[in-house]
Amino acid sequence: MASTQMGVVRAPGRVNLIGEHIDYCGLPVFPMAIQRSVRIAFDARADREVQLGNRDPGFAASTFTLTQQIPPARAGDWGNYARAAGQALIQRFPSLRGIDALVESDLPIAAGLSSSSALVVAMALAILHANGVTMAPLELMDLLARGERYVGTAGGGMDQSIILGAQAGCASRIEFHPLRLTPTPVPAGWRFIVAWSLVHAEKSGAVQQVYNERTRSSDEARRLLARRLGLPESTTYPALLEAGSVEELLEAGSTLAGQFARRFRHVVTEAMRVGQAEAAMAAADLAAFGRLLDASHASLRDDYEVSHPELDQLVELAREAGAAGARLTGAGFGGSIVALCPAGRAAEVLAELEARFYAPRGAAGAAGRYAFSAEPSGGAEVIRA
Ligand code: NG1
Repeated sequence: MASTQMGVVRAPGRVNLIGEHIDYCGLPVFPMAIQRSVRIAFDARADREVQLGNRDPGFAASTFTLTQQIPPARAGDWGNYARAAGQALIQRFPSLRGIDALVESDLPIAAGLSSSSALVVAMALAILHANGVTMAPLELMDLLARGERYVGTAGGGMDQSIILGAQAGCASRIEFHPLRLTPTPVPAGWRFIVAWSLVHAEKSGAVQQVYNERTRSSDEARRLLARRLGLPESTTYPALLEAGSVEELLEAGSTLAGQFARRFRHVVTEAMRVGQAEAAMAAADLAAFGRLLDASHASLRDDYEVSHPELDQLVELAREAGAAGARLTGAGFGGSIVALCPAGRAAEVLAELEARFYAPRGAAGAAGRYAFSAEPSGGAEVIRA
């Protein structure tokens, strides 16, 4: 298995267009990969060490060995995402050799654009390539989705799947169990603006607990609802959605105790919006897609309670600047928004966000750095061998 391969791998970030906080419920989501990425230059080693450096001096070098149980670095250490990739792969290929790796990235961190999963995917591809090992993409997506839980987040499988499986120019519906990606071309006249709220949503830090709490409460809502309908408590969300009409489910859901009723309503209505948004994109119906973004944001803010005042304000400003719709994207609690506008308005929306959001917060010049037009990009690849 050993080889002496070196190369450069690139793994893009992603923006989730719609279908938020439902991947871990096993329900379809609709993200696209973006042009910003994590890149790793790697060189195969003869031993089992992984030596990790970062072009950004804010991230200290990190070293670990590819053993059966890789001990984590302290909580919050960026090197744990590399360890997560190593740990996942070593269980599948026990005798992998290590690499020397140098990481660089132009993806904003803790901004809801999946810089963490991009690092996991890039590391995994670097290790596999250096060892001359290949894996079927769907199998790798699934392995890394489970593998990233090494860092303590009970995440779903959206990020690793789109980062590996995206097609340039397209958004993709991702279905789970079984995993499947279906691309839809993004209409040429549409622009998705991504704008960071300036609030870090550090999923390896404080946000981890609230995120994991949402995964638990949505699952508890599912269990309670199944029981109420006389179905087995193991009935999954996809099975629930097949068992009754949305109206029936929402009515039954409204009888659950307060918080569970709201969580359940978000999951069910968001699942509906995913299908509608995919159809709106296929029909190039920008106004309809925009309305679905708005409805998704309201649901995430009021029912799922994962928004933040700065996100709400950004969403409002983007709409006032002429976006057809906007919503928080990613896990929330900070991070970024995504707004949809016609191509001809993108510059104006960015200029308005600069003047009305970033400049008053002392972050002038942000458009470009923190706010940009996201280009639907291709998935992770080895770009130079
Ligand atoms: P981000 O935006 O990367 O924190 C997280 C989860 C996703 C998904 C979204 C919410 C991970 C790696 N990512 O994304 O699976 O649940 O939140 O829709 O846990």
